[in-house]
Amino acid sequence: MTTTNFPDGFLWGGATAANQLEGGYLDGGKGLSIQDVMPKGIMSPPTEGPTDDNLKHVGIDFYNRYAEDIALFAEMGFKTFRFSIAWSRIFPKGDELEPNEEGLAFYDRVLDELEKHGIEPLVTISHYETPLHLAQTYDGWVSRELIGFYERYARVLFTRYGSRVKYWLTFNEINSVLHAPLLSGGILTPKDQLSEQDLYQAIHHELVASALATKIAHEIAPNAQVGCMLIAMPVYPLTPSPADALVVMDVDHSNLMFGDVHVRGEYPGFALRLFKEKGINLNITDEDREILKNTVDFISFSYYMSIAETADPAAGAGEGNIMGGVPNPTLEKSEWGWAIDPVGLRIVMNQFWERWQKPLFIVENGLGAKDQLVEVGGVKTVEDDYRIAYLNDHLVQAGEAIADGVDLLGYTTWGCIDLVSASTAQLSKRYGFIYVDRNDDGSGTLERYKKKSFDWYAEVIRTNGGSL
Ligand code: BGP
Repeated sequence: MTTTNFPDGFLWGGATAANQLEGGYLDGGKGLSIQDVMPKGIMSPPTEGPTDDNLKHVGIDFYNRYAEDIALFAEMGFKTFRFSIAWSRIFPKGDELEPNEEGLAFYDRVLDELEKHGIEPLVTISHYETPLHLAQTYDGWVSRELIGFYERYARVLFTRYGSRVKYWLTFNEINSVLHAPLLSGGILTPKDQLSEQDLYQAIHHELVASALATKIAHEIAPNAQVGCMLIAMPVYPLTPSPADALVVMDVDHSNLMFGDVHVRGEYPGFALRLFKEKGINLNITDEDREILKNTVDFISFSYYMSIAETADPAAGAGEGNIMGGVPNPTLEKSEWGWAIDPVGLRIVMNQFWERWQKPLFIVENGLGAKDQLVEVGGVKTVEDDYRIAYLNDHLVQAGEAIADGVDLLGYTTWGCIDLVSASTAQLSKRYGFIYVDRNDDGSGTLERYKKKSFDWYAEVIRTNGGSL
């Protein structure tokens, strides 16, 4: 008899994003998205147009292999599967009046497969995949017009899939826009040329669009549960000095603002102070204020690492992630410099729960690693004990947070099947329980192989966390 902190009906599963696994980047009438001009990942400037070296153009060919992949997820016992709908499959340019039926039909087929296996869909409406035309013509969310285009897109999704999809996320990692404006903001103006006025106006437009989508979802599909999606990253002071603690408070505020608006329906005082001090004059209409009152049903977030911060300018460089921070000498790091901190997950879950009192959903967590395909007893596999250890330690801490009283709806590991990395745009940074034979140079058979973690996760799900 095993004990478990995880409640009955807990939604175990995995998470993906269209641009990182589908491929078929021009199939079925799809238009280009910003990812189609980001062959080198999120740290490099976009190219003029699509280039041959963009691994996302084929991805892992989920566009053609979704049935086989979903069957593998079902074999692990997934209760839920998070995927994004590629905006440019539905509205190839983003500002058309009518949706592309072929794109809609593709997601019907994906939903058919999930239904067949009793897997609950968890859909991200916009996951770093703004149609390129909207980025080029409007500079993305800097333009208020994006609210209307997103509204039209979201309305089409709720109308078409509302009876089949209960859980929706409006924008992937919406607070990432602060650090990488192109990602969730679809803003092509380089960060160092983007004024804070334009950046915060774009953020405001996204927040209004998110609230508007929440409103429309509830009208069209009364059972819909809509969540925002944040990068969760506990921030520790490098030293016990008040000066460091104050920097931590400011960094925390800059991220928590996104959750505050989504939960409370208005900007918190510290944000208003920030705007004033920076001379930012946001155009917020009365209608915007009304719309923002449509608050979310739950808070979802990604969790990979914590960061440390200090007021000391001599403290050294960040840790290889878009959120910055300084190296934390107490923590081990992944091969990509991301600090490994399972306890931080418990801390951030408590922080979010105490602050917002809304159910939480961990929709991304995992370890990116360079896996080796080996043969064991004539079967090809990956002995990924490091991944099992990472996930196990984090899930134990999620269980601790539940014991602390946190309401947690579910947990989806990032990249449950290997896919193209967002930051590096390569395949060698792998997260999956399923190995995909595709390499950074584009070679490979695209065959799927179960890693050791595949059986481990199946057992975690079967025992509802009792085997951890
Ligand atoms: C998050 C994104 C995902 C995903 C993940 C892992 O920020 O929402 O799209 O890629 O990070 O990051 P990476 O692929 O860079 O290792």
